[in-house]
Amino acid sequence: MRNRFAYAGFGILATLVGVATGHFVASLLNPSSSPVLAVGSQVIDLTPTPMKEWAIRQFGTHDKTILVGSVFLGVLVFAAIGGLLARKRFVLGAALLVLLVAIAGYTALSRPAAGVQDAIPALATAVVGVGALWLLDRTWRRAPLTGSAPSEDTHGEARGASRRGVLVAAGALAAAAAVLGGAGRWITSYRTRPENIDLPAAKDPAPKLPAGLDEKVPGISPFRTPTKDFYRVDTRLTLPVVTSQGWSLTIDGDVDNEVSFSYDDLLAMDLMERDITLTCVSNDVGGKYLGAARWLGVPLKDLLDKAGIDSTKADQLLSTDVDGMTIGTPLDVALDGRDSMIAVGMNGAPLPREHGFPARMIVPGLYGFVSATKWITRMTLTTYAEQDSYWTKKDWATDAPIKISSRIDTPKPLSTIDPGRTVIGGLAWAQHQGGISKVEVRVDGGAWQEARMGPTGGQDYWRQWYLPWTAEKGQHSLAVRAISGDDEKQTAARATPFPDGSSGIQEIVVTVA
Ligand SMILES: Nc1nc2c(c(=O)[nH]1)N[C@H]1C(S)=C(S)[C@@H](COP(=O)(O)O)O[C@H]1N2
Ligand SMILES: [Mo]
Repeated sequence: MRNRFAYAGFGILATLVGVATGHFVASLLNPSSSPVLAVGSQVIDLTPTPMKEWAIRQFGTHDKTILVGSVFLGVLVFAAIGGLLARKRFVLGAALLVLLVAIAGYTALSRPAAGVQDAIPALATAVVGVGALWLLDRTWRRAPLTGSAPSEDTHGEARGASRRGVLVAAGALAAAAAVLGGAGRWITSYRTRPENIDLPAAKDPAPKLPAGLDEKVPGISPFRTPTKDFYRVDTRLTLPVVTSQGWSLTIDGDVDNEVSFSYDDLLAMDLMERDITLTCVSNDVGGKYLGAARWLGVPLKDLLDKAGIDSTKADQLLSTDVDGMTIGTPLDVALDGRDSMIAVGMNGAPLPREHGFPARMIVPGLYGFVSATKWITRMTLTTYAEQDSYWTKKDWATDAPIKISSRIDTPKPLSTIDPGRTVIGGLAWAQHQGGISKVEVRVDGGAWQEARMGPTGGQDYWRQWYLPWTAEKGQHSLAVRAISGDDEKQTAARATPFPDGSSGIQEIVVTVA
């Protein structure tokens, strides 16, 4: 029995050392080729959309930690089985480990921008994992430990020594796993540390953003989202390793001449600065997947003009990120005069890695999944008939304007507040539809009351609002709806985020006591 436990443990330990080695080797080559991350990314890509939606709803931004954790646990179960097999026949156990690693290697190689070198971490994992299993097996077999304590017979000393041998080997392997895994993490974070870059000033600056209701309405979202609090949504498990000097942006496809821009080329062009609110299509009514920032970038039109698209037959601007992930943007929308840009700056600093360093696309009024390509490296003029992008392959919409919506920030849903004078406050947005002209609040199903509006940051920016309220003891329901500058009223008709964004009205319940 103990024997079995020991071997299950051997399988797990050998796998841990192997995976840590793979992680370490990947940190030197390409962090996303690390076995567990490669499998995790594959799982993300293969997960059916409704399940992904469910996971985002259940786990929020922790969805990836949970995903990697589950992949890891799954691997450990197989590792334990491998260990048990190795107890009977070493080759069988080793074969199972190799099979596991082969799957990881295969997934690493099948990533869009993968090269043969992306198989190296998996190879290292296999060699070290099998080697560790072999070492543990051999140390154990030298003197099988069946008793619970070293017996006092003539072999006692030898058995004691061997037990120590197993413990020493296991301890050394566990330490090696911790060191390699830790080193891998550190190297990856070192290679993705921020670069020191001074961005030029905008030729076409944005007007100063008004103060907003931040001070006046406690609990309301700030008028400009601090970069560190800006929501993040992407398919990645690690940040791409890319330097400003090793990066370029190519425009190809149906153009007069293919052109490429270096990072310095972009900074040398006329930059514009705009306040724009970004929104994720996965945002539920009342959700947190949106943020407002000041973006600095090159107008998209200026870049496309250099490639020449006057006679293009393209209807899609297909952008590709440094790892081959694609996003399709309707070309006519992007070029209809709105402030579409390739951004290099966010809130007065270079784009952070999380938000697309060195450059990303921003198109006001479109959900991020059809416009906001981070780590962009290529824009291809093509047609929807010819080429699918990452999400349209999963049946998400191709053209996805942001739907007018609003959210209550304060009081918090299901919270308990003191009776008396208070304020209901929050945000509303209708990017590129005239912004927000009016917000209405309904208390306990009564009449819609007009809220007081915060200042405007332009039609591509969200707007804060508040309504003073005298809260009486008991349970109350609060609802909000917005009206756009184009005079469109937020609909009460419920829609899920899939395939082109949620709709409906947020209604929350609070207790006054
Ligand atoms: N390369 C890349 N760009 C991407 C994505 C992605 O998965 N990969 N996600 C998109 C989605 S769905 C959204 S909502 C925005 C989010 O941008 P943020 O993370 O900076 O808030 O980025 C978009 N750009
Ligand atoms: Mo998104």
